[in-house]
Amino acid sequence: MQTAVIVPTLNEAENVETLLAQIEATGVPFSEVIFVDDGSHDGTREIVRELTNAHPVRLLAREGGERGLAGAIVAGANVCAADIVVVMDADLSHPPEKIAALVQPIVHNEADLVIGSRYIRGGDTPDWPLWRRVMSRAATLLAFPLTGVHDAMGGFFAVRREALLEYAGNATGFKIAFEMLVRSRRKLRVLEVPIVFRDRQRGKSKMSIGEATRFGFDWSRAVLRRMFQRPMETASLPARQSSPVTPK
Ligand SMILES: Nc1nc2c(ncn2[C@@H]2O[C@H](COP(=O)(O)OP(=O)(O)OP(=O)(O)O)[C@@H](O)[C@H]2O)c(=O)[nH]1
Ligand SMILES: [Mg+2]
Repeated sequence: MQTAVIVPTLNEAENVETLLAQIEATGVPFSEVIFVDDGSHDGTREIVRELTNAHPVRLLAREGGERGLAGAIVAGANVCAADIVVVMDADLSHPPEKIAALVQPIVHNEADLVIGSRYIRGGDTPDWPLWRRVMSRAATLLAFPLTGVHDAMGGFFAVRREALLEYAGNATGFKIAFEMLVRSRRKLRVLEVPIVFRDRQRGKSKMSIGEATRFGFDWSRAVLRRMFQRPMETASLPARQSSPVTPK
């Protein structure tokens, strides 16, 4: 089974080279690392283009109206041929040494989606001030009844490419794992693996009040849809596995 890594970028010039070195240092065999860039103007594209000369790297440069994190990830999944995709941020927040742990359960056909989780035992967000921990915790708690996972808000996960395209092919928001979990209505076998999430050291955050509000809107819509929809269809895949570690 082939694995590709998809990294969405928006002005991450200071981070892309280090990230690639860290991914390569894991020794995990991957077919390519696809950087999906949405109009960066800080030289990100030029650096990635340079990297393509000596590394299995591809630049997918989206133009004009094509914007948004979820759309960028889907675009990356659409251009690659790998069976498994690993999605991770460019800002060095996600620990590449956990890539193997995310991919292995899918290779062994034990899961369809493996999420890097900050909110199970062993996971943490040590750099965050209290207010940010509270906000993030609140969002994940709101998501729990809809998704059944402890960290549906994270952006570091491995997934069967087909499943990503089936359940998140039209996703538009910032939280693609959340959208995939809600839309799949628990048909996916999901595992969570603990990760320690580091705050970005370089470059600017793109998470905004607007995106947070948008999550509130997506959440409300998902709840309403769930309330008025038929009872859950019989799952076509084996029942979801419980998390490999006990939640905090
Ligand atoms: N292609 C693309 N990438 C994006 C877009 N918005 C954000 N990104 C990238 O998505 C990843 C996550 O964005 P961040 O700004 O780190 O968001 P965050 O992790 O919620 O916020 P911080 O914790 O403050 O870093 C980074 O690699 C960004 O460069 C977008 O519209 N298009
Ligand atoms: Mg970040």
